[in-house]
Amino acid sequence: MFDALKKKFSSWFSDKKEEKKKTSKKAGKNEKKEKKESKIVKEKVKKEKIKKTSEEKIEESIGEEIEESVKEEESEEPEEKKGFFSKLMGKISSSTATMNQENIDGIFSEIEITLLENNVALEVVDKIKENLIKDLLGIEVKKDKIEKTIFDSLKKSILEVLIEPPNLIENINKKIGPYTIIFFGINGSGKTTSIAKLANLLKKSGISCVLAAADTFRAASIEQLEKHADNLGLPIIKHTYGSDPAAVAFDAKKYAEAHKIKVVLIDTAGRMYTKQNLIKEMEKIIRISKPDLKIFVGESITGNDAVEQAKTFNEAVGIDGIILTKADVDEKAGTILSVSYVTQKPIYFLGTGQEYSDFTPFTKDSVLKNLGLD
Ligand SMILES: Nc1nc2c(ncn2[C@@H]2O[C@H](COP(=O)(O)OP(=O)(O)O)[C@@H](O)[C@H]2O)c(=O)[nH]1
Ligand SMILES: [Mg+2]
Repeated sequence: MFDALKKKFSSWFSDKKEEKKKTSKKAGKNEKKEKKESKIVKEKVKKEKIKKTSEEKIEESIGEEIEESVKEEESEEPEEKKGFFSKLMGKISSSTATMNQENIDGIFSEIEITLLENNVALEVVDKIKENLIKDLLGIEVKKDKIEKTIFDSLKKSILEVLIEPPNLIENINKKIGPYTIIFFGINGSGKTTSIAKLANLLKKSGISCVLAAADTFRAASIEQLEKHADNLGLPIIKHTYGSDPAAVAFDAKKYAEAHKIKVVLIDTAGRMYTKQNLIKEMEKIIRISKPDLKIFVGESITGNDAVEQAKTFNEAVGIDGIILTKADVDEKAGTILSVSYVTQKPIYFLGTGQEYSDFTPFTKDSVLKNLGLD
């Protein structure tokens, strides 16, 4: 999911990343390179044969051409790199420059478009710009250090925007009595699947769980959770369709207390955050089940929609954390930055597929790494 942004970043900060790129790209591109080399050799031989008579000269020139072509392969998107920095560099003639608003605006217009194209919310983009201005305005930068200064500023901004989640396992273990987690979000966002994934992860850490089928509204939702409970060998508390979800949550908690089960995972019906009666129902489940953690589940692919949902759910019931699902089919990483920043709540996990194990604990470092900014 980080590919698009990463590609862009690495094309901007080409000098800094050149070493890495050379090694990582070499393996995959060997075949392509060989083909290109042989093509160039053939063409060159043909041309040079007409032009030059000395065989030695031909070889020398072919060698140079191959080297040039290899370099071209290794520096990713050379046109883009030029487009981004040439504007700025062109204006700076001396080796040291004092960064002014015009320079920064020039740099930022490209950054801004890229971030917006990749689902980064406007308020996050503004925050990154504010940081860049703080870091750059009025300072003297050596021409060859401009890239590094921007790189560091961007990295710092991203670290500031993201929130490191607390250690969930530690918090669960610290709690005396059952630790209750409730999941909410709109229909199809991946609540039930994420519950199963988390239950699987907890089970692997030796932590027992009970599932609460408090989605008593959507057809087949109870059976769906039951299937996961079966697969994972976990107890499930269910009532009939149409019954009060708060009662299911309450029973599951009682069951956990009676059977010394450590974690209660409460599934809820998907609800549009705009429907007041459904929000009221959710408030009731929260009041009755007194969760330790209220998790908003959103789809990373929906970008700004997920951000708006997170914001509104947070205002309505106060969320403690986020799970972003379908990161495996999201080509833009911006939702990660946006939901964290607008809610000021940490992302705990990323859903990265349909298997139980496709569930990646979130860390700030891994995001930087995935963006090539580490
Ligand atoms: N590719 C992918 N699909 C997912 C992920 N999480 C959930 N899904 C799929 O999204 C659909 C809806 O998920 P579900 O858990 O039923 O959503 P709910 O309505 O919020 O409970 C199902 O087909 C899931 O298999 C994920 O991380 N990646
Ligand atoms: Mg569901």
